[in-house]
Amino acid sequence: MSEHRQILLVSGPNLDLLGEREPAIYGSETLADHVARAAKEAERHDLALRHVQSNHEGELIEAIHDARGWAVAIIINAGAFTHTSWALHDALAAFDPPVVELHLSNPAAREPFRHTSVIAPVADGVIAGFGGLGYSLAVEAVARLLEASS
Ligand code: CA2
Repeated sequence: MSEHRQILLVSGPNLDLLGEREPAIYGSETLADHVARAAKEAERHDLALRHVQSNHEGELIEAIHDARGWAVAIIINAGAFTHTSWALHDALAAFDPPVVELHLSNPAAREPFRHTSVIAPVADGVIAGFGGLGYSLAVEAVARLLEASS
C-alpha cells in the first residue's frame, strides 16, 4: 500500500461553530463538511489530509511545530487569529513547505480589523471569499505547488 503524502489542515477559533450560527456570512455547512471536501480533493491528487481544530493559540502552534516532521504542506484558516497572532506567523515561518491561507468569507470586504492578515506574509498564497469551495481550491493549490517543486 502506498503511503500518501499528508497535508495538515489547521482550523482556528470558533470554526467549530460553523453551521450553527452566522450562515449568511459563513454558509450552513459544518467544519466536518469542509474537512470532508478537502479530504476528497486530497485523495484525487494522491494526497492525504490531517485536520486539527483548536480555540487555543498555543495548541495551533504546537500542531504547526509537529507538522515540521511529516506534513508536505499546511492549509490554515486561522479564524480571528489571522488578524492578531504574530506567534502563529512565527510558527508558520519556521515551516518550510508550502502554506496556503484560507478563509470562507472575504475579509478584505468586511470590517477594517479583518483587512490585515499577519499570516499572509508567510503564506505562499491566500484563498478567500469562495465559501466551502475554498477548501477544495486550497488543496488543488497545494497539489500544484508540490508538482511545480518536484
Ligand atoms: O472567513 C473566514 O474563514 C474567517 O477566517 C472566519 C473567522 C473570522 O474571524 C475571520 O475574519 C474570517 C471566524 C470564524 C468562525 O466564526 C464563527 C462565529 C460564529 C458562528 C460561526 C462561526
